[in-house]
Order: sequence, then structure tokens, then C-alpha cells
Amino acid sequence: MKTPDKKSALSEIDGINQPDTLSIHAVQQIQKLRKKQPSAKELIDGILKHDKVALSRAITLVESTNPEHLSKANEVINGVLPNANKSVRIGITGVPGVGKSTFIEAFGKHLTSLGKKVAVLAVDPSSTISHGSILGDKTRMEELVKDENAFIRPSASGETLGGVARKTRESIILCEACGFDTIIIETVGVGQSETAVHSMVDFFLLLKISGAGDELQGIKRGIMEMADAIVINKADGDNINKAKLAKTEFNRALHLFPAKKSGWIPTASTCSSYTKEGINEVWNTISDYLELAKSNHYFQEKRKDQNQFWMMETINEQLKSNFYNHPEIIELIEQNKKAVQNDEMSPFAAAVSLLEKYFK
Ligand SMILES: Nc1nc2c(ncn2[C@@H]2O[C@H](COP(=O)(O)OP(=O)(O)OP(=O)(O)O)[C@@H](O)[C@H]2O)c(=O)[nH]1
Ligand SMILES: [Mg+2]
Repeated sequence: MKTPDKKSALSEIDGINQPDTLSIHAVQQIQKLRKKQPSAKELIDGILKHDKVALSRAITLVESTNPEHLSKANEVINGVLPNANKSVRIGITGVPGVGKSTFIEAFGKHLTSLGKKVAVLAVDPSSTISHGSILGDKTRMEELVKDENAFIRPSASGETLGGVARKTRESIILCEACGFDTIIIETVGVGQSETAVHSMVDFFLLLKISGAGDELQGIKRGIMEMADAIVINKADGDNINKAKLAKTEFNRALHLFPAKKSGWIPTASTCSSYTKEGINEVWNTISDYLELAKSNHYFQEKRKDQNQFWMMETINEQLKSNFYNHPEIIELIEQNKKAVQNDEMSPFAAAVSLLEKYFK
């Protein structure tokens, strides 16, 4: 039995003998597989053949910060683009603990039972702090994880909202090309992430739980305006009556908002992800919306507007990151900051000199 290469992770520290059962052939197989990175073409072919492993790998490239990976990711995205877009994209938001992941599990299972193929992505720029809901979500979506017609990808982390949003958008395209017809995007209802998600979905759903009769308190007006439906979750056990009251109150409040450009009138409903009551009604509501928005062409127009918006966002993001990562600029920013602090330079002059330097 030959001992594998000392540098390999499969090789033990000095003084410890390799077990006899270690097969050098198996080690070499693993090493070979590990090193072999699929080409852009292989990934494109895999995705178009609806291979989830290829999809996962392509998303990993999209999430990478390595410039080489990024250019490969772009190649893959461009290659599959003609096959994307044929889906419905649903955004789901709500405060932490409202039951988004549990709802997505129940809702997703309902969708796959209708023969749909469901991909779940998450926008959660805060997950760097909370160390991500990767484990949490995968255990909360136990059934969906096992469903062969579902694909769950936890949020990319360690990033700004802009960065996470770009990755999610590109992942949507990859999922669609891989045959997923229903894309669900979960976002936690804090910060600006709802706005980012709203601008990448067709239908935006706000999840709520009933409170102590003060349902509208503490809810951001902007989120109410963005919502195409409000669903009061956890309408089970002792909560049923409170949930029904909350539904009435939200329906009344929704009527006070100006009419939507889509012609759609948002409504509130109740559901329980535990008893599954109300889950199929949520899909019926979304189907009604799609019928309306497609027949009056709002659906198509909105997607075009979103594409333009994301084009501009991508330019903004790239310019910013290119500027701030430029070695000379990194140095000069520090110098100019000091100069501004010591009143040797005006903030305006300090900024202009940096920009001029960069664009020269
Ligand atoms: N009674 C009841 N409890 C629920 C229901 N849905 C979720 N829960 C519970 O609510 C808690 C939070 O659920 P999650 O699905 O993790 O909520 P979340 O909104 O995804 O939370 P974050 O990912 O942390 O933002 C869990 O303890 C769930 O078991 C429901 O329909 N009824
Ligand atoms: Mg969650």
C-alpha cells in the first residue's frame, strides 16, 4: 500500500500510519474528481439537460469573487439565457420568525404536487452576521429538500445587498434554464432587501402573523404598497380567530392604497403551514394575478422594466467595486481622507481629485 501525497488532506500527520484499508486507487479517483472543473460548455449542456448538479456548480461560479470564475459564470449565463424567462417568480418577505421557511416548505410541496418544478433562493445579506440560515432552512424544508422537483439554494453570504441581489438574479436565470418553472425568493423583512427582491419578482407576497389587535402598527407603508398579497400565517390552534381579525383589518387597510398599475387589487388571507389550510388559496390568488397581468401585458412590461433596472444596477455595482478595489485609489482615498480631516482639502475637491485620477 502506497501512502498518498503528503500535502493531501487525505494524508495523516507524521508518526501516524495510514490505515491499511486506504485504497490508493480510491484516493486518486477522489483527487481527480476534485480537480476536474467542468467547462462552461459542460455546465451549459448540463443545465439545459436539467441536471441539478450542473446548476449548483454554475451558481457557485456566480457566487465566486474570483474574476476567472466570474467570466466563466457570464459565459454560462449567456449560453443558457435563451432558455430562461419561462417561469413565475414569487418573492416572499416577512419579519424573522414569521414562518417564511416553513411556509415555503408547505407551499413548495403543494406546487410540486401540481406538477410544478420549484426553485427556492434566498436574499439575506444579514446572513454574514447570523451565519446564514443554511442549516436552519434545509432542516425546515426537510420535505422539499428531498423532492426531486425542487431545488433549494441558501443565500450567498459575506456580501453587500447589491452583491447578493446580483447573484440571486443570475441564479434565477440559471434555475429557469434548468427547467424550474416556479422560482421562490425568500427575503427577511429587514433593511432594503425587500426592495431588491421586489424588483426581481413578478409577484410579491408579504407574510404576517396576527398580533394583539394592532396589526398595522410597525408595518412599513412601503412594504404594504409593494405587496400583491398579504398572508397571515400560523392561523391554527388558538390563533385562528386572531388571524381572521387580522385578515379583516388588512383587507380594510389595503383598500385605502391607490390602485396598482397592474390593475390588481391586493387582498389579505390566512393560512397555516402546519395544517396546510389556506396554502392552495395562495396559489389560486397568484394564478389569478398571472392571468390578469399577462392579459393586460403588465407582466411582460414589468419584466422589461426590471431588466433595464438591473442593467443599470450592474453598471453601478461594477463601477463602484472597480473604483474601490483599485490599488492606487485605495491608497489615495486614505491620503485624501486625512487631508479632509486636517482641513487641507475640501471634501468636494478631495472626491473630484480621486475621480479624475481614476478616470484618466
Ligand atoms: N403554529 C404555527 N407555527 C409556525 C407556522 N409556520 C411556522 N411556524 C413556527 O414559527 C417559527 C419560525 O418559522 P420559520 O419558518 O423558521 O420562520 P422564518 O420567517 O423563515 O424565520 P427566519 O428565516 O429566521 O427569518 C418556527 O418555530 C416554526 O415552527 C404555522 O403555520 N403555525
Ligand atoms: Mg427562514
